Amino acid sequence: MITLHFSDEVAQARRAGHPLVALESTIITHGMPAPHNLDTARRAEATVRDNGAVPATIAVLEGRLHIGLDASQLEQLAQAKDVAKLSRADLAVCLATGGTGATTVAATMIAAHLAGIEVFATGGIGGVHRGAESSFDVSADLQELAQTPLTVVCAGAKAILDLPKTLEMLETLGVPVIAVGQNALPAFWSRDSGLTAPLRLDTASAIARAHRTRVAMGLSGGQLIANPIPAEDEIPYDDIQKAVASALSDARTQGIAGKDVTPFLLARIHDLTAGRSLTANIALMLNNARLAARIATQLTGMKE
Ligand code: PSU
Ligand code: MN
Repeated sequence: MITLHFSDEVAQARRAGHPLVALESTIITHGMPAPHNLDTARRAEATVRDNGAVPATIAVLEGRLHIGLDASQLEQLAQAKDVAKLSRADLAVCLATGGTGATTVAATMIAAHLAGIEVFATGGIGGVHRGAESSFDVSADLQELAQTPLTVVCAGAKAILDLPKTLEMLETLGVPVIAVGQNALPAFWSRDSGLTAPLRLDTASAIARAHRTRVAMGLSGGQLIANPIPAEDEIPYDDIQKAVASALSDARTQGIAGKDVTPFLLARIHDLTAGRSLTANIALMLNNARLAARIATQLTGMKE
């Protein structure tokens, strides 16, 4: 087993058996512009604490896999330039070569699982991109959900994706997609994608019970919790689609490919919506941190 570097706060929580919530770092380095990235990362951690759990922000710093960052490490990461974006494929090379990188949903799930953490809050997962039938661009996040047993709280798949194909893929992979408190699948900036979510649960304790049941059955893989953005912060689906369409066409003309696609689209949509997408992104991230902390707390209470 490789060495995990725990922050003091996380190490103490592990000893005491307190609930932990993993947080990813790609949203900090590639998902949001400074200074909002650092501010949101701090607020997400504070929200986890306010709701009874301990945050573990995950990243690779100079070849060390960190589970929980202290204040100065978080600041360094948020201000660093040219940080690698690490998915499942990249983690080992980065660690072996002493590199620094931010973890995507897939890589954060791997690291969290190594650390025994069962709940993870993010903004939106990666999925099947529009045009995937020719580009083959399908996020490694989906495969990870199929094999690593975490409950991942997101605000649905990002509306830049092909949502029907993303749902089909998740169904094929055997990943439960569970909308919280509504039938509709949320779409990141919007509460309603126009699609019905395959499953629905209404409380943190029901989600925790479903998690425990999967583990008890020996099912591999995790569950995806799609938590709708608070109504006051949402951008209705039809409103955001104009920005999405023009961001996608910019990506095509500029030949953006591979792991640059998602960060490029998020940044373009930020500009095209005059920052409104960022306000929504921050609100949904905090909302997910809150729910994840409550699920983690319920899970801890269920441990015999
Ligand atoms: N959610 C956000 N902002 C982000 C991401 C998610 O609100 O930047 C990141 C996550 O780390 C996710 C990644 O795993 O985007 C997906 O990238 P790709 O499509 O290249 O797999
Ligand atoms: Mn991709």
